[in-house]
Amino acid sequence: MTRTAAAFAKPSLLGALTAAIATVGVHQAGTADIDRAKGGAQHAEHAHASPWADLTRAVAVIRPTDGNDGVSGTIRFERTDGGVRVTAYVEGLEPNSRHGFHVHQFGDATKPDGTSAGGHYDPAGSGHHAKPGSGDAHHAGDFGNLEADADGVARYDRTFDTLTIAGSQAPVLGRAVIIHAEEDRFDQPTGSAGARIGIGVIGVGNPEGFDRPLGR
Ligand SMILES: [Cu+2]
Repeated sequence: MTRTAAAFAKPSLLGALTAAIATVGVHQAGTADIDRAKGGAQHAEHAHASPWADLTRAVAVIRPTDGNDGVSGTIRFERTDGGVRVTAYVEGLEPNSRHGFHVHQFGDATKPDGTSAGGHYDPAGSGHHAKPGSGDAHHAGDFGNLEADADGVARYDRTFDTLTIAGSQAPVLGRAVIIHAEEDRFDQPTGSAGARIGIGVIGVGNPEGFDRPLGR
């Protein structure tokens, strides 16, 4: 069923991305570029020189799924020399609890229970779920657990050399981050982390204010 869904979704995703790339290409071009672009052939060439690969920041704002009011937070993705640094601040969790969180396949928060985000993001097709850093091949979006303190606040800071913002290797842009109700136990196929209590779509980060400390 997952395979069917993926096969079905791929062409439309590609189409949407191509359209988005063309739009951004035009928006980022200077006036001179746009004038030249009116020529047609040059326009096409320009539009296909993807500006996405140059993005260095992405952000997901976590909102609660249905029935989980209070769960909120921010996940930042920043390109560094060592890979993509993922920092998170999530509040409204059970005190002293652990919550599996992962990048999921689709940046689609349509369904109130978060299931429209699909399964774990696994562009390499590893077909295996594991603890990040364990040395085992695993889904690119396996982030491990958020650990909430006595106030129900979790912070996270980890750098992944296996991800990119929008490069050729496991780009996270346009996907979604899911926060689960339970601890990720790293068993197969997805860690038994239970229902989805929070969801955030990963979008292009605004450089302004991106360095502000997360949380309150
Ligand atoms: Cu997940």
